[in-house]
Amino acid sequence: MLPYSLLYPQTNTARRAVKLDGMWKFSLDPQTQGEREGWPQGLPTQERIPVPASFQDFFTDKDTREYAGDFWYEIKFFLPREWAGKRLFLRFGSVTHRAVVYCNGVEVARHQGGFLPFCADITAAARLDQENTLVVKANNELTETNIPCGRTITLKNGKKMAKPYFDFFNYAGIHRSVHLLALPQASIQDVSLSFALEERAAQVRYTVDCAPGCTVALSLLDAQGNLAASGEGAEGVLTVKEPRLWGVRDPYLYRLVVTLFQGDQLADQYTLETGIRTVEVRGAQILLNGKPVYLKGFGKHEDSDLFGRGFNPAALKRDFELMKWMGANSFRTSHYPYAEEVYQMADREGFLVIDEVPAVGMFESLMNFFDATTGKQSGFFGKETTPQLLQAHLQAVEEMIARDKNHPCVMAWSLFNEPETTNENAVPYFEQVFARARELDPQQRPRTFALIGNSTPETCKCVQLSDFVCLNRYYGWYNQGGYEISDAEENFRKEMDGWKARGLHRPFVFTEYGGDTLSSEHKLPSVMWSQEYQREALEMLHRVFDSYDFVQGEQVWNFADFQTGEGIMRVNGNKKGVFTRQRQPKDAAFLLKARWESIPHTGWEKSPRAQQGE
Ligand code: GCB
Repeated sequence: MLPYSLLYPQTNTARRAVKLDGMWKFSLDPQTQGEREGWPQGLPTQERIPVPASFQDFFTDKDTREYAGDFWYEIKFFLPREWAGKRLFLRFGSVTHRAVVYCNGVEVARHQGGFLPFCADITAAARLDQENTLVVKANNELTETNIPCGRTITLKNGKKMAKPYFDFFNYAGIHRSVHLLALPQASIQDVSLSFALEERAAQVRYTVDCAPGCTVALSLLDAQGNLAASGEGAEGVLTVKEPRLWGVRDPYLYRLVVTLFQGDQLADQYTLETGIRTVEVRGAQILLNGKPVYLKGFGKHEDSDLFGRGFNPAALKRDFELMKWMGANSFRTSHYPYAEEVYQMADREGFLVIDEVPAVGMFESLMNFFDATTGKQSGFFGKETTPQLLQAHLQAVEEMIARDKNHPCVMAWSLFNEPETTNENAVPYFEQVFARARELDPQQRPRTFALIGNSTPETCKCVQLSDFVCLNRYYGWYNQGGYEISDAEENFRKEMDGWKARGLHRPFVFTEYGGDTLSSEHKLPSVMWSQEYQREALEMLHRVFDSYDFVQGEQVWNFADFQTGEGIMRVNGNKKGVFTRQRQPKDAAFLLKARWESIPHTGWEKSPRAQQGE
């Protein structure tokens, strides 16, 4: 059970939420002198940077961009005296990867994990009717005991450097909004919903976690604000007659207003946007509201010019417009839970989201995406430090599900990206993570993880835990790229035949496939890295997808080019984007658009012709 509520901030009759975003003081701390020098009271600098954003892409020197260690932020805020008697919190959407929070010099919170929210209770430390000082000490070092996994090395010149076991730049900072919250003494901590559909009605099962001794009233309002159902009590079922369901690319949202009373006094209120829908896996199909859905879309990143991994509402808007233009219906939040505003947008636009916990880099290699193709094995989960890693992983699963469980867009939990699964020691670790997700989710959504290339039908010891199977495959790129692509196709078909023979009888979704492509390169006949080759490789891969009826989705890697560390495998970043980092299309976008527009958002039955691979 989390020590604080993760409900998204809201201002209403009982609550106040004020954003503290803006220009914050900022200082690196390479000598780790902050505490000694009294920085928790305030920073001795005039440097300021924007919040939310990654700190790395503003400055012109490489030492700052590559910095690994502690770094500090400060902002002043004023607390109105009208808030006397309220419980006061600071809520951080995310601080990457760990944070210590000080209010007026007093430590008020510590959090590890860079992609999920946490709160600091400042009721005792804060001063009403005065200016207060908020200081955050953050740290971006990578370890094998936190997720995402990696190492931090020290160069001969004494400077530290991140060595991620993953393929995205180790951006860090206060990446999402910071809110100042004033909540009533008796408040709503959490709301959980689940749905059951009947012939002409829906049952909305709810539980409200709230202060003891209070009474709860609920009203469910339709999109016009008319009352669709109402109820009383902290637990119960609302019956909605003739409900409008939330559908893929056809969303419909209700608003659930939860009101808490102490006697006849209104104590607290919280309004949740929600969609009525069910998700389940039956046989080799993924069903939304009982109808099969074929996933079309992307693996993405939170990544854009200047902001880095910081929440960027302009990129959010553009990305959804592009995904709609493409005929997509889904995406995976590779490789970490995204900002809450992303899920709100997906709810409103009707996109399905595979929500991924930041468990990436669980394959000990600096180039795991490449090494996996060589059959390298690492026995990652058999280390002395594994129990500590598991704790961090379970904590992130808990925070992610607590935060995202009520979003209609969230159709599944992805509990790992490309872990090492060929060693027996992975099994107990996986079982605990999968069990925790099931226990915490009131909707019992499907659970899955993305399989790396060496997790094959013959070698993978964990795939049976997945409710549907997600494959990341790079045939035609890391495996037999270029003129060898015909062999790639043959090997790919062989692997798929192997999966069929393993008899898992469940849906398969490609959560990664594609190849690097420079938007500047054209060549006829094609060569790898040219736009022509990207199209050819996608055509080959799609041909294979269409040959197997248990393939129930394709999410190309990646939506857009994104920043990685420097190295011989990457040309200033990963260029597998269908769009450039500036969100303009490469040629492949038109190919995917034509294909996806020909596949309906729901109800697609793959044709028998395609199933036979003719
Ligand atoms: C993968 C990883 C992803 C990489 C991708 C690539 O398998 O999951 O993080 O970016 O391959 O492009 O190599």
